[in-house]
Amino acid sequence: MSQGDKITVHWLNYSRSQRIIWLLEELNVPFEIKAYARDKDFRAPKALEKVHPLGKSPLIEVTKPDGETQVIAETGHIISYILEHYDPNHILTPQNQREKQEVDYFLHYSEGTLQPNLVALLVHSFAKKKAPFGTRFLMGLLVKGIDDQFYLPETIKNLDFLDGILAKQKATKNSDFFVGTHLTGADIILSFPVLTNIFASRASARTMGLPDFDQTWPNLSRWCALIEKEPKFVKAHELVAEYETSKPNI
Ligand SMILES: N[C@@H](CCC(=O)N[C@@H](CS)C(=O)NCC(=O)O)C(=O)O
Repeated sequence: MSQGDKITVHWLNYSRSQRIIWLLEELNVPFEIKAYARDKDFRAPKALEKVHPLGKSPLIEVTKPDGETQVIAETGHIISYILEHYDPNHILTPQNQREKQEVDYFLHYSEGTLQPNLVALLVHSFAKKKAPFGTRFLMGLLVKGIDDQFYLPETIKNLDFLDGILAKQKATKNSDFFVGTHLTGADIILSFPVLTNIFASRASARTMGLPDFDQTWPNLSRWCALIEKEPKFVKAHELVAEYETSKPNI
């Protein structure tokens, strides 16, 4: 355990950084939140570039007792770092090596494979709204063509894949979670693409062309209902409620 470290979470509203707050809450690790607000175009403010050149969130800044400071980026990497340094009692980290590797897989998979499809669908929905006057119809046709050929079927294939894992977990281990029989980093990283982006954003996910969620992915639907009630998930949302004041215009 890295006793005496000071952790600052550079958090952006309506973003994947919420998972880091939830993770630290689960582990009972003290931290400070430095909140940033998206601009009118839904972009991060320039101030984040002072912390890391890419200016994305989440970032964590870890200051050791001797004053040495490290800035860590990339959600999967941040989660690995936090689990390695601040989960000595295996609250979220499986003891079993095979399950630990499965968690690692999801830490890469979530941002590396699943999320890019959702980002493309989101950016294309902006493109339709922001197209210059008179070109909106054409822009709509263009991005629909790309989405229908690539991003939509890929998203559906990934959701089928995840739903199948949960079905197998239930059938073989009576588990409601992605790895083993307890909440792990896998559930935490998947909460943003699956719950926040899709199941909790039904109206916009539907306009992206996704089929009826609960019928098509009943296991993901059950998992989302469970995750939403996790006490530390709820607490993490309460902690940032004062910064999530206005809905994004997306
Ligand atoms: N792969 C990175 C992605 C980070 C990222 O794109 N974060 C978004 C928030 S959801 C962001 O900062 N967007 C603001 C912008 O690009 O202006 C990670 O997993 O941390």
